[in-house]
Amino acid sequence: MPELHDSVFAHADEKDVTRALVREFAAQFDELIESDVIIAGAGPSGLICGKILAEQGFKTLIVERNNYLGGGFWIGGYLMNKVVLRAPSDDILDDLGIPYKSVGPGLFVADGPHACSRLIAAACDAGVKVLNMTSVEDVVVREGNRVAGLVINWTPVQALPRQITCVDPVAIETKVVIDATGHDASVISHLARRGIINVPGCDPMWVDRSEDEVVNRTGVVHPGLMAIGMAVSSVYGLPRMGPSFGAMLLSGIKGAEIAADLIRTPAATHELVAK
Ligand code: 48F
Repeated sequence: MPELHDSVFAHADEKDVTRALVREFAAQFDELIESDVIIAGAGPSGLICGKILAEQGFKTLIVERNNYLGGGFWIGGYLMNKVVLRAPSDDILDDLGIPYKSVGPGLFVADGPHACSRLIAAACDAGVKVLNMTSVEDVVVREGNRVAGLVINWTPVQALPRQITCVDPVAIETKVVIDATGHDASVISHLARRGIINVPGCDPMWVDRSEDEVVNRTGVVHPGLMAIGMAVSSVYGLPRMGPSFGAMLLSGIKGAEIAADLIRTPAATHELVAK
């Protein structure tokens, strides 16, 4: 052990620390102004979707309004940090190295913090880039209202009083936008408030039906725009599912497969819009 008066750390001045921060962030942000896919929301569906796309070599950005990633995956429900999943989701837990317990036929429970941190690490390891503390404010469109990017701003800007924040957002462009913002369907709602798409919101709870339907309806909702996770439920008026997470993971995986096809053959986006 070094003596207390010894200098343990490499020497750096304050300016060196600041410069490292600014240069690295600016260089990464510059790279992300144009990407293959932007996923709005870093909940379970967005994280697993991003992981798979990044593993396939697509330039993948997740925009998350909170400082932390994970969305509802930290807490299973009612402030209890156990996550419940139904088969076949145990295969995904195995792939991610998440420990879990079998509590009934086809019913599994994992620790929220362990499951969530493993999923975040898997997404980052795969090469997903993240803009956190960043909120989606609107969408960018091209001909036929095809979604071509997102309008974003620092999350704290929204919390400041109007009279002291005349801070315009910035826009980033991409080949495919995926709404993984959960019940709010925050991205799709920007088209809904203009009457371009209808978002009825979730129906009453029915877990057995909801999980299957969310996965089945996962896909393109509008040219250039997909829905995964609970956003699917809100867009199609599917039943709420409550604290069961298998469909979030399966929807994210299915969403990644569809997005990969769209990035490779962009014209397909018009034909794939779910009816
Ligand atoms: O809600 P969330 O976990 O979405 P999910 O992947 O999973 C839903 C489950 O957690 C649970 C459930 C089913 O078991 O009912 O609710 O569909 O994560 C959504 C993420 O999107 C972020 C939000 O902070 C959260 O981390 N988000 C929401 N609106 C915005 C946003 C926005 N406007 N800009 C950026 N991020």
